[in-house]
Amino acid sequence: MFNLVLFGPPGSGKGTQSTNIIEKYNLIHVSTGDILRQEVANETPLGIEAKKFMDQGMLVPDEVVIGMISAKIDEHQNAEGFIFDGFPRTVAQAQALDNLLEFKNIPINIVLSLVVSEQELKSRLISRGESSGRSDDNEAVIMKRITEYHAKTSPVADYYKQLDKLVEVKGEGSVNEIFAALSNEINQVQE
Ligand code: B4P
Repeated sequence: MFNLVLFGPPGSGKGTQSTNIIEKYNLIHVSTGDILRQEVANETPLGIEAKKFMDQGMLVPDEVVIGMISAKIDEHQNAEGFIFDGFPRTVAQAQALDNLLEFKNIPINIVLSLVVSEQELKSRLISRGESSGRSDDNEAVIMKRITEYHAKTSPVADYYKQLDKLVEVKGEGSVNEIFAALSNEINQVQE
């Protein structure tokens, strides 16, 4: 089994690159952003609660997100591996994931961290907002998401660095160039 975490700030291309990675490596895609947006679209109790946070550019509470992940892993008992996209986003989520995976006996093999300048992030998200219809892609909310990232999510990189699992990859350039760099790192760990 091969498990990887794709890490990075909002707009760094986690969703974009996950699409390529799941196809090449036959992994199950676990995107907390996608799951939450689906819950919001279906107007479930979880979605109604999550929307309040997402619309303000804030992270959804840890307990909500951790419960979703556990359910998603359980749905795929025979998976060859998972790619966690946008999760964990807090140190508490990272610890919870470790506990969950230890219990299920499936380790994280690598954490790939996409490095993108703040100016590029803002410009990508503003341009995505012009077509996506996402309620969190306007300038004020984007700034709040970046602030949340620095306060709560960037410590997750240090957490994995201490465990010697973090590999930084330049997240600027063409989608194919970045995919090639990510694949190169995955291949080295799989050898
Ligand atoms: P997400 O959905 O996870 O994050 P995202 O901002 O969409 O980032 P991503 O990095 O996937 O960007 P993308 O590939 O689309 O989170 C949304 C919200 O959900 C959070 O703010 C939070 O409220 C909530 N949430 C999610 N997970 C949570 C958790 N674990 N805990 C608590 N709350 C959680 O790329 C962005 C744009 O750039 C796209 O338009 C893309 O086409 C473009 N792009 C990609 N690569 C490019 C490249 N190389 N060059 C130019 N443009 C590029």
